[in-house]
Amino acid sequence: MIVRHLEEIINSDRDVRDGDWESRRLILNDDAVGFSLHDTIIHAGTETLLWYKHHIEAVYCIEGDGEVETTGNSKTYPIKAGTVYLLNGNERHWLRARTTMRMVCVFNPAVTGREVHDADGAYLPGAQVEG
Ligand code: 9YT
Repeated sequence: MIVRHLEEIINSDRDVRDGDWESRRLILNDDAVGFSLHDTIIHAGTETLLWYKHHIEAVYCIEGDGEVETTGNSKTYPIKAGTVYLLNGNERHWLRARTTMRMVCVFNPAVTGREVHDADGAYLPGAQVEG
């Protein structure tokens, strides 16, 4: 069994900041369980284009509010504490935080921690084995 606390993650190499968000990676690919688990802060007033071409992501909002909009068909869904959205079709999307949002995110396959977002918002797999 693995037991960790958010306090150990903050300011470690599992605490990744990217301007609009800060992702505290509680479980990663190197834990070898097939998914990763992130406690993510999305800063108030930000609008971020995201595209997980190689991952399914579930996002559960536990604090704050905002909206998510899929590109292409342009559907917008409000988000508040208690809302979950599941990107089960690798949808490219805008994530907008009206207030600071805290999101619990699960990725399948697991994020390695070495992925990067490129200019069109895509999450490139980096050194990830599963692709
Ligand atoms: C909700 C969301 O996807 N935010 C970006 C976080 C980031 N991709 C991460 O690694 O948790």
